[in-house]
Amino acid sequence: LTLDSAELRVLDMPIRFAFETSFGVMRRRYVPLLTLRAGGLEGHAEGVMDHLPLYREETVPGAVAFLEGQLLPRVLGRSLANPEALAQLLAPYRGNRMARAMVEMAFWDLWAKHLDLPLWQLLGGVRPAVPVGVSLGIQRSAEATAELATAHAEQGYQRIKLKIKPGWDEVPVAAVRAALPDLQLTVDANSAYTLADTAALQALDAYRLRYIEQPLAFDDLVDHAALQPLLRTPLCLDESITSVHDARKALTLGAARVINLKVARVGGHLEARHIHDLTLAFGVPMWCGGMVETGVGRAHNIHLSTLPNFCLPGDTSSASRYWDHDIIHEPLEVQGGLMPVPEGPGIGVTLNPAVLDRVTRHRLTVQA
Ligand code: OSB
Ligand code: MG
Repeated sequence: LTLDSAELRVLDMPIRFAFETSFGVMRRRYVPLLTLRAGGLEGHAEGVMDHLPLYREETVPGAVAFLEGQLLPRVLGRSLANPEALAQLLAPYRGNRMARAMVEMAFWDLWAKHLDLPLWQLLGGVRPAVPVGVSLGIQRSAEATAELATAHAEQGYQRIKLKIKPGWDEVPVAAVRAALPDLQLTVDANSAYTLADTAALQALDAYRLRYIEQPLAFDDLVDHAALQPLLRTPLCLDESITSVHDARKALTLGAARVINLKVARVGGHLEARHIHDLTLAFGVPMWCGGMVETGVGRAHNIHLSTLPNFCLPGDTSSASRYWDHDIIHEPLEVQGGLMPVPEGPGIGVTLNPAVLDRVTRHRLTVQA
């Protein structure tokens, strides 16, 4: 497979509601979308970095410059037998895993199409549909939170995750738990707490949460390991895990008992699979996180979620929650708490050019 050209777009995608987390309010996403071309086939992937470095360090402008100036010229014109060969070309670079993941994931889509196989089959997936939960932003009141959670439970979501921050944690959790006693419930702090807030986190132990996601710093494993023995509720790491090395250290230290895996955060499907195999060896359950992706990123996430150890419901909720008009033709909608895996070769979804052109703000082509 010889890569002939690449097209990189930056899309401006308005979200249907304001999604509030401890680090800010998201109203739109600037989505870098990469297409790799080889021999008449195309592979697609999107970047999940924000415009500003609020979740991790990477940014959209930084990724675009790195892709245009380094990553794409390095891979174009090369004959690449498989994703491992591509990974070798990207391996010398440190960090920048979301940018590297765009190239890696687009190549997987292209390679799977070249082999005429669905991506899940190449990755080693074992299920035709994946269990799905939903991530709910910070609401105006506890009542509004309970109402929203109830509506989503009625839509079949198998787990509800509430965004929390210091001063807005036990109140919404208590309200949702009272309304939905049997719900699989979790919280996500996006690094808003420190060890000084241990008492506030211990107060959450009363509500049978499946896990508390990323309470402490985005780059910290040691404090999470110190916190875990002080809680009954398992800790789940998101931001802190960027590689299989991070995951090994986290599990060895006891910093997490659950892992949220975002393929685009860890550099792509190969690294995701290494982390998957590691968690399986440790007997630690994992699930597939989301970054408010368009259908392209969601399709990658769904294919990856078919691997055996994705045994907890993931954040691959329905596309129609976020988008009036997704950039793909196929509807990615939850049915009875399950997301069907898109069928066909590669990621199994196709771009809708009319929508795509309408939301494209920048577009550049790089030739081999
Ligand atoms: O921490 O899981 C997170 C969205 C943007 C940035 C960080 C996170 C999230 C989510 C996932 O909670 C929401 C989704 O993709 O549906
Ligand atoms: Mg998270």
